[in-house]
Amino acid sequence: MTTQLFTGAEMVVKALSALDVKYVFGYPGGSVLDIYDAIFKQNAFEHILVRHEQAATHMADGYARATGDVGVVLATSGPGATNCVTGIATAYMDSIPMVVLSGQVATTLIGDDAFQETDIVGCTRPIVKHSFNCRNLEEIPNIIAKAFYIAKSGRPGPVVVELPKDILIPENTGEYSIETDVKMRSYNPTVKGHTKQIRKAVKAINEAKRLVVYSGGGIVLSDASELLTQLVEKLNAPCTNTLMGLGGLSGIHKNFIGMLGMHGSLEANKAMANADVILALGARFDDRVTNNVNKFCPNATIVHVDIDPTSISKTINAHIPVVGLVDIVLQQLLDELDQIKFQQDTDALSTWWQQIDQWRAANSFSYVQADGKIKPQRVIEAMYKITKGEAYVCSDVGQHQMFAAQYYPFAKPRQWINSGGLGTMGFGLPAAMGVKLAFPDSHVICITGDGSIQMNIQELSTCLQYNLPVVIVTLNNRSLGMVRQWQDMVYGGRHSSSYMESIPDFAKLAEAYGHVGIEIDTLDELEPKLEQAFAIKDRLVFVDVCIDEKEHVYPMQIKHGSVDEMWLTKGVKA
Ligand SMILES: Cc1ncc(C[n+]2csc(CCOP(=O)(O)OP(=O)(O)O)c2C)c(N)n1
Repeated sequence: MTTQLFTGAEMVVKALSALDVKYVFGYPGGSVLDIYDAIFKQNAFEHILVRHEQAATHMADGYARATGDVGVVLATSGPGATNCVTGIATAYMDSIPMVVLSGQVATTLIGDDAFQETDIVGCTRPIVKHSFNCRNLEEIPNIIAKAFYIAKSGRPGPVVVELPKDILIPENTGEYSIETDVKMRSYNPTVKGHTKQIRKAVKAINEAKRLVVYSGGGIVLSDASELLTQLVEKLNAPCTNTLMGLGGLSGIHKNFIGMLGMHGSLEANKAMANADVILALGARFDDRVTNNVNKFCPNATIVHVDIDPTSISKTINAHIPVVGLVDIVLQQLLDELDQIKFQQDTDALSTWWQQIDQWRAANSFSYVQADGKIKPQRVIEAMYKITKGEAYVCSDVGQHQMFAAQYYPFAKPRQWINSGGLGTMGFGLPAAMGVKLAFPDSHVICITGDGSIQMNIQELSTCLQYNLPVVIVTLNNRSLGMVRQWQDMVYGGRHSSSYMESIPDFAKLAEAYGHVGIEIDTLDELEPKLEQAFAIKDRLVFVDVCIDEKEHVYPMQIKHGSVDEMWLTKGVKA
């Protein structure tokens, strides 16, 4: 019997199908043409041809965030690969599982400044979880399997695999074998919390008089939402979610006290500042949460649960560190609470809730819809109503992102998709496309700004090719609103390069791309026209809403202050 031989390109395709990949987001070029030829001959997965490689990375990222599966990108060497850098960094900062397959010049040319040669592994070294230089075609399948395993396990993240041209070409063949059940001696993340630490954590929780659960993106990524809800209900504790953790505990749960941090609710930030025990779950004490680290929650005992030991005590010292997967640790905490027959200190708890309700009564998200101009907050509220809170909401970066986070309560994890860590403008539309591919029957919204949308607007063409009827809503303030807000607040109102002139007519532009364009200029047409937009199920609708350009996002932490020092509105401190 003769052994069947395959080219490296065929091995790439076979490995991806063995790993159950459904979509590959990419763009062809010289070094990967053999892979594209192999893709042409298969039907296990679909290749989505983007218009810019950055968008491919965000699409793969959006797909990964919504499904929990690894997002896959394919790019050619040189400019194709470097165009992926922003998307790789975006995924890295938010711990998103992604595998980027990058072409490379032939091994014989590496180092010669060959045509379209870039050391992509070197370029991306600080922004990947891991990377592989493939040099031998027979190692391709297992390297790809390892890349998937590393991307998804432990603290997830992007992995780059570099594939030189000469190991892909038809002239070179070899035997294919793949081990999809990957085990690596050198990489074994600790998944279970240390029993002693679990006991210490439960003791602190048990003795707490003013406990706050501070839950982050880790809860969403490890599908630990149900266990988090069980714990919060068992303790009847107030729970705040980070920007990345929204939906981890439902935004309409009675124990939810809002998002915390720079544009968080007053009650969330006050509760943190006054807590005696903070239970941080899959959150990383990001500077957009802590404000001045030297003033951060001085009286609290901090229990920090995280899969990544390097995250613990990185910015804020943890008194009780617990390394492990947050879903497993949550189960351990629940079991230990049962074990010690946890009894609520009802007096302390009710005093604590009374205090929180007082902060809540300040209604820090209130806004005034006075004159005829449309307030951005009102647009988000209207969309929440029309979509019954069930849409996937993807956002770009800026004021619109914060308004979406504040005014669309997310009932479920993975419903809110945004670039939190890197804050990448241009993320929203391609991410929404990745989500729509995964969930074609759901409403998928891209909430964006007139600045952000122009960073990847070319993908409107991809949307038409693959029939991706997302609803794009631009909170159009004719400016880089978040920049303008900082210039108003910190730079004496000097609007240096934050107003954009010659913004295109987005509705007409969308029509030129073959989609439906709707413009909303007045408050009375807001709801009817949004309803009309969401009623169109089979075509992409671009809704351009002309909003009050002077609006700021509030509340807002005061620079260099403690976590709860906030502006409630212009000139009014909490
Ligand atoms: C790629 C990139 N460049 C620059 C920035 C800095 N930045 C943050 S928000 C913002 C303004 C965003 O404007 P727009 O998309 O119109 O949204 P708005 O704030 O007006 O809602 C800028 C320039 C960024 N986050 N990403």
